[in-house]
Amino acid sequence: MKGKTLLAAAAFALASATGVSAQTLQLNDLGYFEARGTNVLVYNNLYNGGFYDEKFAGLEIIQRGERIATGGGVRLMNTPEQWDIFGVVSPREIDRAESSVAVSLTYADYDFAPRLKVLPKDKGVLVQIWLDKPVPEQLVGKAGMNLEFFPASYFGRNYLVDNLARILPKYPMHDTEVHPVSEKIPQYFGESTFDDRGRGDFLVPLPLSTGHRIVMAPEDEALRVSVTSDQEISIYDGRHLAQNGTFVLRSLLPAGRTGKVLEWYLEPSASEDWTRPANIGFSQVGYTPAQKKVSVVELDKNATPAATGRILRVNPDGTKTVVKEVAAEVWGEYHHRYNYVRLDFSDVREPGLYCIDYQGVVTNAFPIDKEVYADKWHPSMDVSLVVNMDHMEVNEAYRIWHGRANMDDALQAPANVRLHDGYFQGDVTNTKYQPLEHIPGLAVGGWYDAGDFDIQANSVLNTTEDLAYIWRQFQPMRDQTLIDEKTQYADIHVPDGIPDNVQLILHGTLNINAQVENIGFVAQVIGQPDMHHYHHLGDAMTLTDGLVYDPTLAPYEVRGNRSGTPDDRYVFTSRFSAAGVMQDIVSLAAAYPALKDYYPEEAERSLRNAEMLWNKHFEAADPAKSPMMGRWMMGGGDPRINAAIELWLATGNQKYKDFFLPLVEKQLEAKSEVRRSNGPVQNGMFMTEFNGGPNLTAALKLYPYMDKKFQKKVKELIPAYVEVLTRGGQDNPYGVSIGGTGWAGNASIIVTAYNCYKVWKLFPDMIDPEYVFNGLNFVLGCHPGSNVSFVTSVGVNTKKVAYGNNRADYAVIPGGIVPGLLVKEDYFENKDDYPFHWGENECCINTAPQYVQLCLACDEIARYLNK
Ligand SMILES: [Ca+2]
Ligand SMILES: [Ca+2]
Ligand SMILES: [Ca+2]
Repeated sequence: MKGKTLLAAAAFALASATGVSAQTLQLNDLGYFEARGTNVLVYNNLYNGGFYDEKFAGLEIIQRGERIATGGGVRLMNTPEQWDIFGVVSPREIDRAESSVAVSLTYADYDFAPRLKVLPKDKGVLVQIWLDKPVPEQLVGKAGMNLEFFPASYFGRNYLVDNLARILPKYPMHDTEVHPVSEKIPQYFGESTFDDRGRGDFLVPLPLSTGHRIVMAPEDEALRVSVTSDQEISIYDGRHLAQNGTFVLRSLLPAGRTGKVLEWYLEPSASEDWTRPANIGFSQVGYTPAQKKVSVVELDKNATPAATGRILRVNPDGTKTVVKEVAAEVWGEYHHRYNYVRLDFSDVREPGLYCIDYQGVVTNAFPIDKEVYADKWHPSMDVSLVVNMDHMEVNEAYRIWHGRANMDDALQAPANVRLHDGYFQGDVTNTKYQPLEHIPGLAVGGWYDAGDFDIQANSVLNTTEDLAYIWRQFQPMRDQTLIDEKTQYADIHVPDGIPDNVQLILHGTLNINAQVENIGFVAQVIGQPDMHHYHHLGDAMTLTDGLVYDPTLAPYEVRGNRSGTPDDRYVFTSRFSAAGVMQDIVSLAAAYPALKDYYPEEAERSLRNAEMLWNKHFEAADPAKSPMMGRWMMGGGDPRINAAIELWLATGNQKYKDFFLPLVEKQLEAKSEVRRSNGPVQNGMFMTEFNGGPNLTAALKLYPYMDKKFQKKVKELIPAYVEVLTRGGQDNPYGVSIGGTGWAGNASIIVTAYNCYKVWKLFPDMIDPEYVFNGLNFVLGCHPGSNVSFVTSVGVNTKKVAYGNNRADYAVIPGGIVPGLLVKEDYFENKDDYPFHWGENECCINTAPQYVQLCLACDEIARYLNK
């Protein structure tokens, strides 16, 4: 032993002396293996919980700046799905002396805790599995070392298995088997993603190839990864089971052995001279002449920043003219991985087409023009908010996006059922309905909340509310959509004489009123009854048979308008709270002024229901008596304040003002209090407003209607409020608060920028309107990772894929806003070839009106500045 240690020490000394290590990959300060152009991470990223396997945990490979492999570890199936179980990960053990990282992965139900250890060797790493006890009998032939590769990264590439050459398929085209379900390792909560029509089967993908050495994309230096082992390695295609599946390399653990039972030599592709090209961030919609224009450039840490960049104007004949040489302002390192410089070209104001040229990279062209913000909200209002309408047939020119869906809505959820989006029905229903009883009247209005097909309370309420605020603030008269609620038909790009903003508000109140009248309140969710329906991809109309479920009929039997197939959605009603009902009131009352000229009956109905709910639940909604939910959980205030304000604005009734005024005045007197939401909140809603400063949400809304004394008090608080709104951007070169480890932060950035507009609108001398532009610029391309626009179909270089309900087609629904950049370890990611990361790419419907508001605000400011 001693001799070996000495030898190793001598080798280390030699390596140090010559500056060359025996191994290519070095264990760095963040505890992952690093070489130029490649990184191997070992559980630096963990399963978040909540949504199970998000394909962002385990042994992972980042190569040439892109995360190409994930999910490395001991798994129990060939191609794990989202809901398949994974081992509980121990804290990482980092041994600096031998440069190793190890974790144990415990499957407590099987008394199985394999240990995964990774250490550098030659140009790669050894991946070892160690066992104290042999693989349990139940898991023999199931437990294996897996490593997953993102298919879209490898489209158009090949692989070698031993000496055989194969194409990595663009589309799953290999073979599967069905096995009896008794052999299946149960998923979390016993879920089943597979509709076996009662046959008792489950699906097992078979290997594409098997050998002792598999090389992924040997022809492409950026993607090449080689795995070699004494044991057999197979490659599988998980997309046979699930569209978000991956290519999986897998070796089964041998039976009856302990100690080191498996070893892979994994060799990624390093490159001594690789430098990531500069990522030049800028707004992909361009700039209005009078605004600030600051490009933020993200640079490889091995790159020496150039002293200057150039702004090029593109001439009609295609030639480019240098209009400005810009000194690069070095900002420095942010978040460990990259360095940043800023290029300020604000004084380029001449309308025209421009590019930015820095460090050998020339960007795509973009306009400088007075009108850049005028139409950038159209796809959200015209398409995203229309295509996501539930209970409608949605047409666009020759295409039907989906038929009239969920016309069988909905059944009272039975007790103690959980839904796959974080919802649970407890043992109290809070309604007059029996479990599985059809609740009438619900097949109207509402939106799919995001990439699935449920109606969530937060989504339908907040979307309606924000659409109402758009009308209050901007009254956009745009009419480019035919929306016929009688025949439940919408036609995109077809004017029908009524402003679309108003019709969208109507689409929200129709659903909210139906829920209030038939259930008593807006249910937390109207969602699919089982996993097979929940993961539906395709036309929403094919999700259910449209016929009301009748338990006296056999499955698939149809009689009249009833069917024995239990596909109707469930109404989850157990999390009722009087405090939550206050949000129902806000949305209905806020909608009233917008609806009253166009749809007077629906306007009256909305106000009637809002006042009914107030009278019925006011007492119980006292925060001292009612559990806090939804927005108020984040804001921490009395949920009745906003309800009373909206009722007062809608009715002028003094009793509402008498209620809210002392409470709002008390908010203005309150000492600032730090309230911070750290985790992802449902659908990317983050608490951003009262982060240790005054809460002026209510006060700013009321400001125009209040007396001088009230206005003076609010004005005094504005500097502290502005400080809170702008503080989050001070730690990075982009000037916005970049958040999001589980769900990315675009929604929060949009809301914060719009709050800056609200201040500017009332106190134009007290805030720099550039803060409003800055949030939008970030979302539209001036951000880390890439410079793609995070709003689908908006901007020159815009998202190619998103997690809408057409994600299986690697497509987008135009006008959706993706969550954006996940921040993991030292890495920012928003994949633009793999649409299936919800935290990066799922377009939540309630972000659409927030984005529309911000665009309209920017357009207003642009017109003011350009005057
Ligand atoms: Ca959902
Ligand atoms: Ca219209
Ligand atoms: Ca049905």
